[in-house]
Formats: sequence, structure tokens, C-alpha cells
Amino acid sequence: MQESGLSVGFFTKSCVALACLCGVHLIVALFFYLKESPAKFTSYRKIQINSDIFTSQAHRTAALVQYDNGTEVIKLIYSNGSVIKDDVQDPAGLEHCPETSPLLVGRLRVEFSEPVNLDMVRKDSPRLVMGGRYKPSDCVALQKVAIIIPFRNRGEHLKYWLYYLHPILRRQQLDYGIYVIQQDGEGTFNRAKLLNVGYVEALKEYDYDCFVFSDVDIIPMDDRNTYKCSSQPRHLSVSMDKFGFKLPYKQYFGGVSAMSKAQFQKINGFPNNYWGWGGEDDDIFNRLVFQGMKISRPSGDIGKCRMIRHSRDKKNEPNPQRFKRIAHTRHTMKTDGIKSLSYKVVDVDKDLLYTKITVDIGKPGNF
Ligand SMILES: [Mn+2]
Repeated sequence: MQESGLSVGFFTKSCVALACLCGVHLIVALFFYLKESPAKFTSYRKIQINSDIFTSQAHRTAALVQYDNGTEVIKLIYSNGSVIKDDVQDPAGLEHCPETSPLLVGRLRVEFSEPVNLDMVRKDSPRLVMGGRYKPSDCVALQKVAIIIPFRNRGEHLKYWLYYLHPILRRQQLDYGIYVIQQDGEGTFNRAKLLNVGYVEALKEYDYDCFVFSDVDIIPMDDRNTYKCSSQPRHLSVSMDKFGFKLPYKQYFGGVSAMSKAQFQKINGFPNNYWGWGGEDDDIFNRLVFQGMKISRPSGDIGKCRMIRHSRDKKNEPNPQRFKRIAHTRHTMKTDGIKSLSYKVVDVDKDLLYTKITVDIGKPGNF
């Protein structure tokens, strides 16, 4: 009996000790939880979002706004819980801009007979920030768009482009930046490599999620042709006056196009070895197709654009190798692209209306 009494006593004591230990653990945990959590997250607010652009249909997004020491942090979250976007916004608690901007006016008059005055553009854009950066004041833009313009010796065209595009992009309620990528020197021009450089340089400045690649001489004639990305790579200059307001051919992807960061990464960016005029846009088209993507386009009516007439640039003669190169995209795209890009920045010029980056991109056979 004595033996059994001893053993019951020991068992009871052990249980009490264990219970006490658990209690202390609980109290300590509760103390730290209560101490930490109210300071970190004062409140959560669920907001509605209308951007399903970068998500598959299977995973619609939800958004949470969480206040972290007074700063609003917007997280776009997959239904499986993974965060796809994490962006600090103004503390004002702005709503997202609507899917279609209420500021659009539709068809525009675009002409190049009179010289344009950029001072007017500067005065009319009070929210423009040095470097050609803008974001709406009353809502959070749906996309952060870097507009990349390959450039050399086309100052007059750039003036028209800036004159027409800044007001359009503002009405489209985009959070945007203008990057003019100027090829240094007088060597053969390389449009696609300059576009690759623009992609890399723009991302060094800001967390852009969409890239619009535009020739300097193409102006949209309708502001409903929004310069933003879509669930598939988007071709924007679909009916140019130069081609009788028609697509020159079904696979045409030149002029102005838009790709999300993910779409651009998927195709290893653009080719670096198309020197001179032509072919690079067809190579890009091939890359998209080989990666299982399709081109999205606005209607021919909304997609009307005007091209400034010009004679052929010097050092941008048709590239005789272009047909041979296009035939080998499937192979070359694996190695030639954003992963193999090399260049040197020679100069950065910040204007209120644009960021101009002058780059040494080498020469043929040495890229
Ligand atoms: Mn042109």
C-alpha cells in the first residue's frame, strides 16, 4: 500500500508540474502576442480590386490593405495565400483606379504640320516628376508602366511624341515613366537591343510591372487604346496610316507593343543580334509563339495610329541576315536575350518629360 501511495503522489506531482509549465508558457506567449500585434497591425480593410491581369483565371486575386505604423501597404494575394504584389502606397488610403478611365475622350486629332511647343505640356502636367514620371492623384493606378523608346537622331519626332502622349497617358490613369534609350555613336542601329536595355534600366528605378515598347514616330489616334499590359502580349499599333489603317500581316508585332514583366522574362527578352532595319519584331513574335502565348490587340478602329513620315535613317539599312535569323529563333532565343545582354551606360539625362539614357551597345559580332 505504501508503495502504491508513493507512486500516486509522484504521478500527481508530475502532472501538476507539467500543467504549471504549460500555463507559464501560455502566459508568456500571450504577453508577447498582445504586446506585438496591436503596434504592428492596427487594422485590416478588405478592398475590391479589378485587376486580374497578372493572374490566371483559376486564381482570382484578393486584396488586403494593412496599416503598418500609419503607412498603407497593399498586398495582392492569390486565393492560395501567396503574395504576388506588395506595394507601399500613399497614407491617404486611395482606391484603385477603375478598369476604364472616366477621363478618356476617344478619337484624337493628330497631325505633324505645325511644330509643337513642349512648354505647354510641362505646364499642363503639374504632377509630372523629373524623368517623365507620373501617377494619378486620386486613385492607385492599375499598372506601373515603363515606356521604352529606342532612339537616335530623331529629336523632332520625340517632341511630337511627348506632346501627344503625356496628356493621353495621364487620361489613361497610368503610373508611368518615359525612357528614351539613345544608341551612342554612329554604328549600325539595333532597335531590339536598345529595348532590352530600356527594360533593365527602367527596372533599376522602379518596380514596373508592364513595359510598352514604342517607336518614336508612332502616335495613337484614340486614347481608348490604353498603353498597358494584358493577360497576353499586346500589340497596340494595329492600324497605322502607313499601312492604309490595316495590319500589314497577321504576325506583325512592330511599332508599339506591351508586355508584362512575366511575359518578357518568359521569352528571355528580345534578340540582341539584329543590326539594321527589320526582322527583330518577327523574331519577338516567334518567341511569343514558341512560349505558347498569343497576341492580344485592340479593335482596328480604336487601334488607329499615325506615323510621322520620314526618309530611311542612315546606318539603319535593311538587315540582309534577317530572314536567316528569323528561321532560327527557336534555338537562338535560349541564349540570346535579356540573359546575355551587355552594354555600357554613357550618359543619363533627366528632363521633366523623359529620362534619356545614352548607351554603348557595341557593334555586330560583338554583343
Ligand atoms: Mn518609322
